[in-house]
Amino acid sequence: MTNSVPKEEGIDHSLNLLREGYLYILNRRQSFHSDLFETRLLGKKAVCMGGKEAADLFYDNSKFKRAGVAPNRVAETLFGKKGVQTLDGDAHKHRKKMFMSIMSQDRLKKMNEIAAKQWDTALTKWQQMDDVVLYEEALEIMCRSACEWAGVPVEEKDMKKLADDFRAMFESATAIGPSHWAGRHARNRVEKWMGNLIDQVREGKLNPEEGTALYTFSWHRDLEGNLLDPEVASVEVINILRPIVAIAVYITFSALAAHHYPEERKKLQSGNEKNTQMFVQEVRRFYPFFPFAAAEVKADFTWKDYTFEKGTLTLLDLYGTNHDTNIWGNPEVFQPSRFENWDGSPFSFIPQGGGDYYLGHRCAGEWVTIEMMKVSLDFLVNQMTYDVPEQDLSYSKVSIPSLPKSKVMINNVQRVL
Ligand code: HEM
Ligand code: MYR
Repeated sequence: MTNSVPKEEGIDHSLNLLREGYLYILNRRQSFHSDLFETRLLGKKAVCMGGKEAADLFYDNSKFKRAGVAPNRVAETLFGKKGVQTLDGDAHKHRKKMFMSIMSQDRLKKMNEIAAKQWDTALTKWQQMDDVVLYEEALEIMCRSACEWAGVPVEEKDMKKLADDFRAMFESATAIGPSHWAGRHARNRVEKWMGNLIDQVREGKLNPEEGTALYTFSWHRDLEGNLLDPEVASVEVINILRPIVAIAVYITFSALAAHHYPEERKKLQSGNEKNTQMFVQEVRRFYPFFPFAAAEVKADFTWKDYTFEKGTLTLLDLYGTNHDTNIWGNPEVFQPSRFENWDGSPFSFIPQGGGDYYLGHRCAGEWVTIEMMKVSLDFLVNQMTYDVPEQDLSYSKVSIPSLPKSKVMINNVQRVL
């Protein structure tokens, strides 16, 4: 008995996906009572799935591949072309090792120091300001920190524009019309600039410190012993900078959580590191950010009586797995203490993908993300006081990416002495 899984009838459901956003897969898993269903997206057959077992399957490299999967509009904005996200097999493993090589304890510590310094400078500035829009400020703090950490020189006058370009790349992936085009233009501009910097490094005109992304990626050799094309090296350095800037979204949601759940905020003030860790994990589980990951079936295989046919687009529900009632009790309740009992499975808690960092496509920047969220929380709850005036703090579970409407405005900022 094959192909017995629920099928969503109709010619195409891309519009439903856009209309229901983060809830599209979860809604159908619930109504079909199935962790797996077939539908049609982007004009072709697609499979959507979620849950721990589905995540385990999705990260099996013998069953799924990534080459040619990202739609052009996503490649032209969010990911870029020929980067690590598009590679399979040994080429992927080799490129991923390059990414992971800059994530050592030492390098993470360095990033923490850089970000703490940027937060400190920002805090001094905010004391003089009336209203501070936290998301906007966090984008800039993260952009400055990312560039310094990566060894990328940026003139002060260009910093704001650069932060806006990175933001456009991840805000435009699902947008249509002018905002989508803003993302494409941003990517073209930044790729060109970064390509020039890589040329300068190779010509000895620019000497970033060893261990930085700019140094490491400029001198990385592929499996044939060749340096990366400057265009590809450029896409990969941007694959470090852009997502660090995107951590601003999680910083904003962290501030929202600290505001909505004052008793949790109090626990953070005790200085107990475990509480901070659990709070950060719960922010990443609870709030919507990266909706799903996408891959394509490598060759026919059968799972749970369903035949996955070669070439079928397959989406793994990241948001829905983090809100899966089979894994999480009361998933719609914000409760950091749930992480006290979490078994640490690489497939049950997957805000930044699942599986193995080195062998699969799990996010290379998960450790940096967690560190940056901790540094930011320490500033927000221990090193400053502020008011949160009346504003629309609601956020959508439909529009991707999501953010509190007001972007979290604070005022009356004071440094705790
Ligand atoms: C991949 C989420 C931050 C670098 C991914 C994936 C997700 C993700 C869902 C894809 C998993 C898959 O395809 O199976 C996020 C979120 C972030 C974040 C929500 C929060 C801001 C970062 C940071 C960095 C980074 C800070 C770098 C410093 C990467 C890279 C990949 C990736 C290089 C591609 C890995 C591969 O294809 O092997 N991320 N990420 N990300 N992320 Fe992140
Ligand atoms: C990054 O910049 O890589 C980190 C976070 C970006 C989140 C953007 C959310 C939109 C993704 C939708 C496309 C998914 C295609 C597989």
